[in-house]
This record gives sequence, C-alpha cells and structure tokens, in this order.
Amino acid sequence: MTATAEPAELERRFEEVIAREERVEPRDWVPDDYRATMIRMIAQHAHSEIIGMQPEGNWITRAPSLRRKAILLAKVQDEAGHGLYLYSAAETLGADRDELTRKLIEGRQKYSSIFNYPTLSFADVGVIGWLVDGAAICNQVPLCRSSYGPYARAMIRICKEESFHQRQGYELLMTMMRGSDSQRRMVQDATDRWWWPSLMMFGPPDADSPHTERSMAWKIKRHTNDELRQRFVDMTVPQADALGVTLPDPDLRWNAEREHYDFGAIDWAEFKRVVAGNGPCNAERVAHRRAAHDDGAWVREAAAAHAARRAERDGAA
Ligand code: FAQ
Repeated sequence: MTATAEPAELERRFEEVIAREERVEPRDWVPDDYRATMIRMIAQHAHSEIIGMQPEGNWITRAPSLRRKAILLAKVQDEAGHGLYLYSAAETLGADRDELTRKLIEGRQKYSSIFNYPTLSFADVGVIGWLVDGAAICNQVPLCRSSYGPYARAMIRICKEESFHQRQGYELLMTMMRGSDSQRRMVQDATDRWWWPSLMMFGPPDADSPHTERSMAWKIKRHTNDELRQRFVDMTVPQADALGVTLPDPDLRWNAEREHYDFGAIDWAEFKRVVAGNGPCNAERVAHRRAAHDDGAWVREAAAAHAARRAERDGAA
C-alpha cells in the first residue's frame, strides 16, 4: 500500500486490509489516528515492562535461595527485553525512542497502574507471577492477532515468556503453601493486596473506555476491557482453589445462568487516583527510572562516540 494514491483511495485500501484480517505493515499508509493510537498503546506497554522491573527487582538481593534468585533475575531481564522490542515496534511507526523515554520520566505518558503498588514480602513475587502475569497473558494473547504487524509479532514472543513467568509464580506460591503457617499467611496477605489492582489492569469499564470502540473497529483490540476482565476472573478462581487461598471478594460466586463468576464492585476511584500519579509508589517508580536514565548517560555518549568514529573510519576506507 504505497502513499502515491489519493487520500480517499488510501483510506479505502487501509480499511480493506483491516476487513480481510491482513496485517498493517510499517511502510503502509495508515490514518493519523491509527498511528497515534498504536504509538500510544505500544509506548504505554513498553513503559509498563520497564517500570514493571522495579517491584520484583526489589527482591533480587533478598531472594531466599540461589535457585529463586536465578529465576527472578531471568524474569526481570525478560521484562527489559520486552520493553526493548516494544520500543522498536513503536519506532517502526515513526516514534522516537528518546522522546518516549523523556515523556515517561517527565510523567507525560502512562504505564500500567499495577506497578505503583509496593512488594512487601517474597510472596509478592509469586503473586505478581500468578496474578499480574496471568492478567497480562489474558490481555495480550488476543493482541497476537492485533492488526499492526510488528506489535502482533512482538506479542507472540512476549506471551510465551509471560506464560513461563506465570508458572514460576504459581510454583513459588505452591511451595510456600506447603510450608509453614506464616508462609501461608504471607501468600494470603499478598493475594489480598494484589487481587483488586490486577482486575484494574484491564482498564476502565467499557462504558468509560474512550478508546475501545475505535480500537475494536481497527482490530487493534480484539476484546473489550470488561470481556477480558471476566475471562481473567473465570480462569483464576479455580487456580485460587487449587492453591488454597481465598480471593478477597465476598461477592465472588458462580453464576450458572451466565456461566461466569460474578464479582464485586471495583474501586474505580482508586484506579483513577493511581493512573493520575497518586498511587502508593508512582513518585518512587518514576524517580528511580529517571535516575537510571541519568546514570546511563555516559553509556549512551560512549556508544554514540564509538558509532561516529566507526562511521568516520568506514568513510575514510
Ligand atoms: N493503567 O480507553 P481505554 C505487564 C488508560 S504489561 C494505566 O480502555 P485502551 C507485563 C489508557 O491508556 C502491562 N492506564 O484505553 C509485566 C487510556 O489513557 P489515555 C501493560 C490505563 O488503550 C508483568 C485511558 O486509561 N499492558 O503487565 C490502564 O483502549 C509482570 C482510557 O483507557 C499493556 O499495555 C491501566 N491499567 O485500553 C511486567 C497491554 N488502563 O492514553 C512486569 C497493551 C487503561 O487515553 C511484571 N495495552 N489506562 O490517556 C492494552 O491492552 C490497552 O492499552 C489497555 C487499555 C487495555 C491497557
């Protein structure tokens, strides 16, 4: 789809690609709003992966065994990798990675609300794997069929790694549940704290989601926020039973008519507070990212100087 045709013709061809379930590729013409939506969503996702390294990274030095430390290190490195190839996917749409990073550290671009909560015990590492990676998989598996090719393809690898992350979290929790009473209490406490924020990861209710309708029409999103949230609850309740923990919701019960679990009201005021920057750890997370960016300035300068020297040498040759 080259950009030499008339605008109406370009628009028609774009709509045809979407209707035929084909992928939109980097050099294809796309409407400005499609490009802006994709950049926003991919950038927010990339930022989430990078900021998402912090809550668990907090436990690397305090992991209870060499095995747990090696697993956690590998998981946190995976999140860094996800961030990097998502920033690359955003670059295929013309976004500038430095600019995206600047927007993040200046608080001008969002990342997932979930990473603004503290990790108070090692059980949080397990619960993040189980619930947070579980919610991420639920949300991202359908995105493997997203209409923007580079994003959809990145999602395939990311989902494979996230499902390993989910299993390691669940296995960690299973081990703790077979341990002492105080270990079981740690798992229950972590579940109590992460359950509701995990449900908020799917975004506002459909009625309050400004982007869902347009993104569904463009096949960027394949399900609405509420559909995916329900899918996550249905998937997680039996896992909680198998683990032996209680999900902190007295209204959670099977609805035979709907063939889904009903669940209680989500505190959307809390969600709005956290997204607006006023959650328990927002300031700390962004300050830490900003400090890491500043500390890394010499690496970027050295890499740029090396590239310039190499270009000069190649030019001379
Ligand atoms: N937190 O109209 P919608 C992970 C914003 S990765 C903060 O529903 P949309 C891996 C939204 O951006 C987790 N902001 O928007 C990991 C929009 O803001 P804007 C990240 C939120 O895009 C695991 C406004 O509210 N995953 O966990 C949130 O159609 C463990 C209106 O919302 C992705 O990014 C929120 N929870 O649907 C790493 C997946 N929800 O721009 C480490 C890709 C909504 O208008 C450890 N993204 N907002 O100012 C998506 O699927 C979608 O973008 C949604 C939001 C579903 C997140």
